Amino acid sequence: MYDQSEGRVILNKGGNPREAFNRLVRDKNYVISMLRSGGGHAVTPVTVHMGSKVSADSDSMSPDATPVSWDPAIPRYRTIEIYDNNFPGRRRFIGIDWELNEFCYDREDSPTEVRPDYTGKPIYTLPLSIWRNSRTRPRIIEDSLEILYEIVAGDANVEHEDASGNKWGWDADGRFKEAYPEAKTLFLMDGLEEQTKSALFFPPPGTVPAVTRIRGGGGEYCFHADQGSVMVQLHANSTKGATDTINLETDTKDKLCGFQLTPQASLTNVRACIGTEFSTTETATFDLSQMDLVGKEVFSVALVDGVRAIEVRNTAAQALTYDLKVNAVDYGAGIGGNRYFGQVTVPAGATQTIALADWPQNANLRADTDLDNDGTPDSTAFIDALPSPELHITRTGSQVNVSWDHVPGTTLMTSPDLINWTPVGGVVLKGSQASYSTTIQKSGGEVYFQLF
Ligand SMILES: [Ca+2]
Repeated sequence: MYDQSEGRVILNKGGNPREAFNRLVRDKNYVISMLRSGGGHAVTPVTVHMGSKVSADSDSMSPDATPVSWDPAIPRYRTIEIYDNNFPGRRRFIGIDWELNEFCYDREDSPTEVRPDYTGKPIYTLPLSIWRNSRTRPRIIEDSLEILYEIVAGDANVEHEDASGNKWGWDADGRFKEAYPEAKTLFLMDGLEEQTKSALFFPPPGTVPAVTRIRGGGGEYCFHADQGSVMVQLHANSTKGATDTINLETDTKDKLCGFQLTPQASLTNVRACIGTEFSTTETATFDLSQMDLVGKEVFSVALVDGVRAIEVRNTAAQALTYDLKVNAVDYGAGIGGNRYFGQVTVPAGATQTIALADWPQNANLRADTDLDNDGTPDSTAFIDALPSPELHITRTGSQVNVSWDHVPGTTLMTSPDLINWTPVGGVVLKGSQASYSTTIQKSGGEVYFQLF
């Protein structure tokens, strides 16, 4: 996640126990993160010790042992004394083998355990400030308010290329290359499988990549770009071996305002989101879902400068339809929530502007359609918001039945605790009605539903 050794962000590239130790010698305002295949653990440093208790008959170190004072004759070991909230009231220690530049830590504290749970290179120090300051949006670096970053997650590899042909990412053969001058990257970790799942990519300030290629593995992927108050997102089911091309769009101030997508092969069930703050008290996210995109044709969505509107372009020779949901909040007026507008159609080859026509109520959209792309709209229509659907839930014993008037663009979500929500599969549609049935496995268990 954060610069370990070379002044850049890095997390899955091995780690550097010596660097982590040296950083803690100077400053304890860090959280220590350790990783192993399939998971990680975070602990708080208390102090550092030069040296470690080493058993007499072996040169291995014992991370749980109480360290002795530094013995200059045995300069090989260092120890980080930590607080581990899995072991309240216990002194705990991470051992570092200075020669091998490796660490070890026993998570289980089991006397019978032969090998430590956490060992090798992947130990990191992350500034406490990452946790201490509030977070309201997916933003990683504190001063990144106006810094553009991009990330691709899921079953796809990404490659960014600048106007000079410099590249960062995975090439067509799946080889990782990092030759994009002045770009910064922040790798995210997913186990220790020696393969990067995702990385935040920061192009040089004031620039966007000339092109971003997403090579699909056949499963779902998500592309996300963020700058200041603007966020764009794409969710797609990739075509194995096909390359989807993204070109970010910028406004007159060179700030992110949207993106173009050109899929190599046709894509179904695509979702695009674009969100922004119109002012410090007004935010809106336009959520376009259920789109079928034609291969090699351009779909684009962008914010329109200075007004509460987006522009959608469809270069295909067939109409584009999508289900539109708008999540808008006016904090000053105290009004906010989801509005569903059902299916919207962009004719073949047309550009359409969708404006929030009655802010802050947002019960009404204005759609201006420019059929021939000459910059002058050829038709105007108003789209009313659909009534928000109500859930009807009945429960008999462990059997739960949920039904509602189906509104395009809505997703049934479920939660065991009102905190973690997941989409529900297996919803049955009958005309304008939708229903879902499930059985609660745990006796006395609770389950919650909402439409989103
Ligand atoms: Ca026109």
